[in-house]
Amino acid sequence: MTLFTPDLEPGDLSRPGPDAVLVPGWLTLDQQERIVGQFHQWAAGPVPIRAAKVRGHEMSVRTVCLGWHWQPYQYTREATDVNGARVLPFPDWMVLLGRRALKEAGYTDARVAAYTPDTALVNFYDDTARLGMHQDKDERSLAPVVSLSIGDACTFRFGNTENRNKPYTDLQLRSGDLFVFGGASRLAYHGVTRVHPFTAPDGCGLKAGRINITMRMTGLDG
Ligand code: MD6
Ligand code: FE
Repeated sequence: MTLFTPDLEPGDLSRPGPDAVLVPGWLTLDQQERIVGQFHQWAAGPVPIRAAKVRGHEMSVRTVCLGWHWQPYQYTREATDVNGARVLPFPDWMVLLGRRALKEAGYTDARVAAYTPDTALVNFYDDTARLGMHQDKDERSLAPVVSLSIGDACTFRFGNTENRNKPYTDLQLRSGDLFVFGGASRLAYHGVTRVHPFTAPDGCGLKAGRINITMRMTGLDG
């Protein structure tokens, strides 16, 4: 049976899996709006936002990256699958935001201080976009992934580490929510089964669609 989480108040944590922590309403509307402003700049280039191709098929989600450019199964500094341009640097403010996110999720000070994310995948979903069940395993590091959602809510399917199938839990990720995926959940399968149009709150900076930012440590150097 698919489980649905009850509606949570801002500030209530939920732990859908071991070392997986959902913090509803973590970003203020003001912060969300500022990040959306940044998103429009990132999307313009030097590597424009694009639908990555997975085994020849374009994803319905469009992605722009910071720090390292992700293309299916690898990270590179130049977007060799787009226009060859170098990816934008990873912003310092996002490193600090990532550390604050881990602190909020209950990580120890030592693990917070050791967290230096060096890539962010910034995804844009229109109301028809989906993301199939996958593991995030293109990184060499198993440091946690910090996920931020802005705009329309989505149904996020959080699964198990064995396969794409049940058991899984369907969660709502809403504008401003923080989700931290670490430890025993780091390699859990997960995906976005649908986006819920007209659910973006006034003032978040996005009228329609959903932005998701996932910051990670690649474990790569150079
Ligand atoms: C999304 N997120 O929320 C897609 N991956 O749109 C992911 O694929 C994801 O949210 C790893 C950890 C957290 C995530
Ligand atoms: Fe993922």
